Amino acid sequence: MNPKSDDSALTRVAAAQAQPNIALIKYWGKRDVALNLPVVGSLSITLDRLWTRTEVRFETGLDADRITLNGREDPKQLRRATACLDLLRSRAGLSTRARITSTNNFPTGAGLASSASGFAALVLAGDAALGLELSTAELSVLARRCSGSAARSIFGGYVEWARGERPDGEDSVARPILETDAWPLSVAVAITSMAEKAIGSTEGMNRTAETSPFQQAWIDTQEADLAEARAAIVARDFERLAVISEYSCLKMHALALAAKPGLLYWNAATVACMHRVRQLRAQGVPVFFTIDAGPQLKAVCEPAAAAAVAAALREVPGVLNVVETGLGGDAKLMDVAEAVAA
Ligand code: 2P0
Repeated sequence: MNPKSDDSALTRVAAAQAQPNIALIKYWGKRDVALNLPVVGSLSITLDRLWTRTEVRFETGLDADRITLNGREDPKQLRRATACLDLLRSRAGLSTRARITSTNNFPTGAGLASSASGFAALVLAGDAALGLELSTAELSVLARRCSGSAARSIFGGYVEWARGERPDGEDSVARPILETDAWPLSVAVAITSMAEKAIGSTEGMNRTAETSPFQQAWIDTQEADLAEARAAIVARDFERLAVISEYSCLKMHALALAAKPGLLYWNAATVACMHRVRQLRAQGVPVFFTIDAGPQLKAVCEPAAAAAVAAALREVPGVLNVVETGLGGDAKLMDVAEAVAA
């Protein structure tokens, strides 16, 4: 992973692509806010067709980092992006500022895990631009510090992010547990709103930890859920994975709904989609739902059922669009010109 450099020794540039991931066993809550350490482990699948592509260009002479997201300067994202690049700069012993140019081919900040793919791509591109040559585990640790779920988007397929025990968090890292090809499930994402959510995940988790009476029960029951999901994945047992995944999703939302004031991430179409998915499964269609901190519903299904599931969700009143995707691969470096053209 040598830095892709132009002719100037003063400019270091690289680009990377990462895909969002969807947790089947959810992450919600932090045991250390500063280091971004989770109170629970989590388990996810990485998607294929949705992506973030990011170029990072370190340039001497810049007085601050600059970020362009989807073609527009976006100062709102700057604080977190700078904090993330600072972790890489301190590894490299460098203070040079960077221009970040990033594109998502899906709505940003709307419960579609744009922070997961965004920070995974940023860390990978930054690592390459600076020539750090970090291992994937080290990249996952750094991505986690930038946004928890980004730890998982370093890897494709089925991924588990460990809670870790160490106070410094170095063991709170994601690892792949099964390749996509070993069990290539499909996902239909029902988009029910394009609006950015009012309460972001970071704030939502903090409010939940401070006020939800179910926080300790959530922590106490997570290990069993992870074990059940791992066993279902090893056995490629769809029904078993369906039951534990819907359980973890609903439990996370029950926990957040019981915060003060309650966090209600669903709209009417989200709920209608939940009922539709359960109806389909009762009719024998291998499909289950999961929902993150936003109103989009992700229906996970066997590939043979994907077209029927997507068609059924398109019929649900309030569904704006359904994106069909398979499971994807690892975050990867890409050609700089291709990333910026995206
Ligand atoms: C997850 N979510 O496991 C859970 C389920 C949303 C619901 O991880 O504060 O953006 O940056 O660590 O990673 C979203 O939280 O939060 C998330 P931070 P992040 O996918």
